[in-house]
Amino acid sequence: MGEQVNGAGLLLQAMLRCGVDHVFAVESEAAGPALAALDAAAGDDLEVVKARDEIAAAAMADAFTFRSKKISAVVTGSGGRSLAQVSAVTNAWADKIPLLSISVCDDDAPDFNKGVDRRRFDQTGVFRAVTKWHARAEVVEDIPALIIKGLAESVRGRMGPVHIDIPARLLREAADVDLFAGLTEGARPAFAPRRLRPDPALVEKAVDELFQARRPLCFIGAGVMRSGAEATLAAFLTKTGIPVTTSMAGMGGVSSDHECFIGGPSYAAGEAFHRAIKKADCVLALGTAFGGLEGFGKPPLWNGRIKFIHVDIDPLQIGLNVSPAVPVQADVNTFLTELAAAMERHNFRTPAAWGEWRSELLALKKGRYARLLKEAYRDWPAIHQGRLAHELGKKVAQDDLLMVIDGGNTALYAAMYAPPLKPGQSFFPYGMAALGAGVPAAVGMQLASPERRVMLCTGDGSMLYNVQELETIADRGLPIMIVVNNDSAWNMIRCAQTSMYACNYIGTDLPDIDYAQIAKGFGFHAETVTRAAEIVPAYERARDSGGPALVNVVTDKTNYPDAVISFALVEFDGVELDPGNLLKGFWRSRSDGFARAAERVAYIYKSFISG
Ligand SMILES: Cc1ncc(C[n+]2csc(CCOP(=O)(O)OP(=O)(O)O)c2C)c(N)n1
Ligand SMILES: [Mg+2]
Repeated sequence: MGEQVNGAGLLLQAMLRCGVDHVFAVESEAAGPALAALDAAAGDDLEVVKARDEIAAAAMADAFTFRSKKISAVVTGSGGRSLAQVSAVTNAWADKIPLLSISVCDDDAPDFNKGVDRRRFDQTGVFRAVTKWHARAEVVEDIPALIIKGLAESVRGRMGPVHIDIPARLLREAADVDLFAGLTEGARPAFAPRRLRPDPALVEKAVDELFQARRPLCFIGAGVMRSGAEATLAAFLTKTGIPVTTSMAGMGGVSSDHECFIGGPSYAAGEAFHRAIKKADCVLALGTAFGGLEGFGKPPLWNGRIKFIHVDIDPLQIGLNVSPAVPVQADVNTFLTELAAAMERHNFRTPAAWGEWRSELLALKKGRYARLLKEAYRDWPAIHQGRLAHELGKKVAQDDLLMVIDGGNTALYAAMYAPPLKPGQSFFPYGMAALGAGVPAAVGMQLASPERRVMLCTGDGSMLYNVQELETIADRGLPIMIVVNNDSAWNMIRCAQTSMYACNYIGTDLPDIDYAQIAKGFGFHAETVTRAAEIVPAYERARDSGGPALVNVVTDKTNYPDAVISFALVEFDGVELDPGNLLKGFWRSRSDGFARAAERVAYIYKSFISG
C-alpha cells in the first residue's frame, strides 16, 4: 500500500506527471477539492489561472495550447458551470486544438430518499457530441488512467479536445498513490503529431498530377500547423513556386510575406482567391476539410475540373466535399517531405507556365492591396476600419507582437490589411465562428509567450461577450493591449441587412459604448480615439504604459469590407437575394457615399465576372 490521497490529489498528480502545467479553472463548490489541490501545488511547475466565466476558461486554454503546443486543462464544476465550457470546447474541436476538459458531474445514482432534482441532465452526452473522446470516472482509481488516456487521445490522429466527467464524491474519496508506479516517463503523452507516412504509390501519383498541372494551387488548413509543417511547407513552396492560400482555420500556416502567398485566409484575398479557385487545374490540399467559408471546394465558386491531391491525417476529412484524384492519409509534414524528395528524384524544374500563373495571381493581389490602401487612407469623416487595421498591423510587425483577432468585419479587415505575419503570430479562434473568444484568448496567448506582448483586435460586439475577463487580465497584471474597433454595430450582420433587406436594420445597431471608461474601471490604461491621426500615438501610449491597456477607436458604422460579399454568398445560403432590395439598399445608403458602392461593384466584377 502506498501513501493515501483523495481523488483530487490523484487528479493533480496525474496532470503533473503528464506534463500539464497550465490549468484554467473557475471556482465552484463541487470542484472545490480539485481546485484546492491545484492551488496548493501551484508554483514553478504549475500555473493555475482562475477565470471569471467557464467559457472564458476554456477559450484561454484553447489559445494557450495553440501558441505553446502544450496541452492545457480546463477544470470546472457541474451543471450550468460545465455547460458554460461547451461553446469554447466546441470551438477547439472545430479548430482541432487538443485540450483536456474536466468537469465535475452528478453522482451516478441519485439519492431518492433526499429528493429528485429535475435539473439533472446527461452532461456526458453533451460533451460527447463536441469532443473527440470522453469518459466518466466511475471509481476513484479511474482518475489517473483516464487523464493519461484522454491526453493521448487528444493528439491521436486528428487532434481535438477530450472531456472527462468526475462525480463530485470521487474527489473526496481516498485512493492509493501507488497507482502511479507503472507510469514511466515514456508514457507521458505529448503534443507530438503522429508521423503517419503516406503510401509511396500515392506520393508518385501526386507527383504525376503535379507534373501535368499548368495552374497548381496549394490550399492549406489547420492540419499544417498541427503537424508542425510550417517550415517544410515554406521550403516546398520556395522550391516549386506554387501559389498558396489558406482556409480560415489555416491562417498562419504560411508566413504572409512568403513569395508564393496570394493572400487570405480564403475570401479575404478577394479577387486573387477567386481567380485562383476559378482557374486552378490541380489543388494540393493539406490538412483542410473545405468548409462553407471556403466555398466547399466545389462549383459555383471553385471550378469543377480541379484534380485534388487531398492530404489529411484523418481519413474522414479526405474527400469531404471534394472528390480527390489522389486521396492521401498521412501526416502533412511527412507527406510534404516525401513529396519534395520524389519531385527531386524526377528532376523537377518549375515549369514556365507555373511562373506565369503565380505572377497572374500576385499581380491581382498587388492591385487589390493598392486599391484597399487608397480607399482606407482617403480623408473620411469617420475612421475607416481598414486604416485602423493597417496602422495596427504595422505596429504588430515593428514591435513583434502576437495578435489575437475577434469580430465579424473586424476580423476581415485585420486579414485584408495587416502586413506580414509569421506562422503562429496571430490567433483567430475561428472554430465554430463564435464571437467573444478574443479577451480570454489574449490571456491564453500572453501566458504562453510571456516574453512577447499580445494585442487583441476586437469588434465592439465581440468585446461585449467576455468583458468580465478584463478583471483576469488586471488581476494578473498581464501587459495585453486591446484595440476595440468600435463602430457601434454588429456590422457584419448590419451590412448584410443593407443589401438584403434594403437598409431595414433590425437588432444590429449597438449603443455608443465607451469601452475606455469600462476598462478604466478595471484599472487599465485606456483612451478613446476618434481621428485617424490619433491611432498611432494612442497605441504608443498604450504600449508605453507597460501594463493592461485598451484603446477604444470610434470607426465608421456605414463602412464594410468588400470580401464580406464573398462570405455572404455562402453564409447566407438559403436567403434569397432580391435584386429589387439590393438596388433599394444601394439607393438608401447613398449618403454613405457612391464611391464606396463603386468599390463594391469593382470587387464583384474582378472576383466573379472577369478572368
Ligand atoms: C456567438 C456568436 N453570436 C452571433 C454571431 C453572428 N455574428 C457574426 S459577425 C457578428 C457581428 C460582430 O460584431 P462586431 O464584433 O462588432 O464586429 P463587426 O462586424 O462590427 O466588425 C455577429 C453577431 C456569431 N458569429 N457568434
Ligand atoms: Mg462592430
